[in-house]
Amino acid sequence: MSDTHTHHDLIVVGAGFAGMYTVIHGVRAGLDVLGLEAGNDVGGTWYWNRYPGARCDVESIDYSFSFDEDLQREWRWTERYATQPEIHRYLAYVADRYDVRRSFRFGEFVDGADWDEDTQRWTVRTRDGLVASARWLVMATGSLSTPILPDIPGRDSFAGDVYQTSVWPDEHPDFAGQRVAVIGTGSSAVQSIPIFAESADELVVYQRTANYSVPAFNRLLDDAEWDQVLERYDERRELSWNGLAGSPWGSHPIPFEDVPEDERDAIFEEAWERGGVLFAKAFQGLTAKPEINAAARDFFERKIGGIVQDPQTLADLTPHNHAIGTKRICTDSGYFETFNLPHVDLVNLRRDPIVEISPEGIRTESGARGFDVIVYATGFDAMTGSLTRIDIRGRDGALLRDAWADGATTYLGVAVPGFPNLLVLNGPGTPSVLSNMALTSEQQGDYALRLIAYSDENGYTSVEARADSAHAWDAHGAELAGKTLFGDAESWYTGANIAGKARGFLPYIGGFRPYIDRVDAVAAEGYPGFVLTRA
Ligand code: NA7
Repeated sequence: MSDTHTHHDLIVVGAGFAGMYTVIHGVRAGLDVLGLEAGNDVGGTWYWNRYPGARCDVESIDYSFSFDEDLQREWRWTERYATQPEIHRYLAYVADRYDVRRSFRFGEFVDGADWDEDTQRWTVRTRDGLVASARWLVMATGSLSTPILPDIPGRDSFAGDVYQTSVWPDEHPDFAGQRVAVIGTGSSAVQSIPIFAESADELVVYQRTANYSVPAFNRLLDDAEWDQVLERYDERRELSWNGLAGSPWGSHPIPFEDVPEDERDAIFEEAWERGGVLFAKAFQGLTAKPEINAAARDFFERKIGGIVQDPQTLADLTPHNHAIGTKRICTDSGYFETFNLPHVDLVNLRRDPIVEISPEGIRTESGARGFDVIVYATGFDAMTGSLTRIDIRGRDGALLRDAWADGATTYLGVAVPGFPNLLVLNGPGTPSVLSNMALTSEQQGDYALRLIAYSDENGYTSVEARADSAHAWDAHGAELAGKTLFGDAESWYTGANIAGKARGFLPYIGGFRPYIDRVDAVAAEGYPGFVLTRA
């Protein structure tokens, strides 16, 4: 499609959880909605990240829409942690059930959006020439959707096959008989490495930073367990909506200090067996208080000490550069065990940095190794990249990319000064990436639609965050983050994984429910902190 010029009430960019929710409910609210999506189907993150072993680290029964009781009961999850194909099937099912695809244009990568003060409208352009305008623009472009490749000399000279976990091909390549290198040890690598090891002849993992990973303890959900879930779904959802991270799990009720030292391990063990990221909830304050964190690290180190056999490999796999939980704890199935296999090797890049990639393979300071395949699991320009790579021009032609050059600024995480009628979902200043994205997407979509409805009902034509209110929101977020250990980690939460990116703690760390209460209070008071204008 090219040069189409259509006019709408609302344009939603992105067909992941947040975009789909907003389209479904925008249409229900009677708005003329156009959805634009770069992929060829719904799914967002779960459309692109098809690498072997890709799973969500939030339990399937929580990581799903809660807005429709019937939907919740008719979709039967098969595993505790759903795989990418199952989540994608779920979202495709949701798309069919609510006729979502009818509103979307797929295969349309949005590369520009301009605010026109005279018409009080956004004009949105795609790479393939589609042009459309709307009164409102909702960016549901995802938090981890702009993949990055490392800047390694000779990177593009490699003569073998190159893959990137975040843009994996439909047809899974067969690594049988291949010498495979993986660069990166974040969640994507931790999930895929054990699977690559099953078929590859030789697997070498290039690790820059050792990572904390806790077993998923994944299992099939049998009918008896499923019946129990259905019986108590309401209660589970209520806990999730009222919790700090959108899941029903909380921390141990007794503060760490009040638990006798010899009883603490039992509590860590319980949290460990809950699996994955939930380990960070063992005790309240685990990611804020150094003594609790140190105890959790010690427990973790004893655990992996019991798994990894080679002492040097164990030393290299032990995280030294950040407190546990300050980068999202990976959720694995057999990650550390994989390094006991004779054909799997680990290269610690802090001791032995990569010098170059050649047509044959990878050369580090200690020597060269030949490969047939290199897999990059090197992460994303998180939280801001999917917005700053688009030419979004607000009032007076100001670019969002420039406005955020010294750090992302938002009011309540949803609005940006100078960009009227632009609403960002799950962006900087929201708790989304620290929470259950399925529920935060509902909350964010809802918030945007309520603001639109309020504005329309009162005859306003533009709504814009005030600079001072955004400043106060940023400062509030920074103050909360400053009370934790998160700021010390070189993570994508702080922009540290991208050279030259402004540093600052991007998510809102005050918790899901407290965030909802704050932003709902603003709505209830008629949106102080925003400038509402009738043109
Ligand atoms: P992550 O978590 O950002 O992991 C990226 C990994 O790639 C991480 O281990 C990085 O090391 C590594 N990396 C990045 N650049 C390089 C270079 N130049 N050389 C070597 N290694 C490098 O992305 P994922 O896709 O795994 O997971 C993203 C999120 O998805 C995850 O947090 C979950 O929320 C779900 P570093 O640690 O920066 O030293």
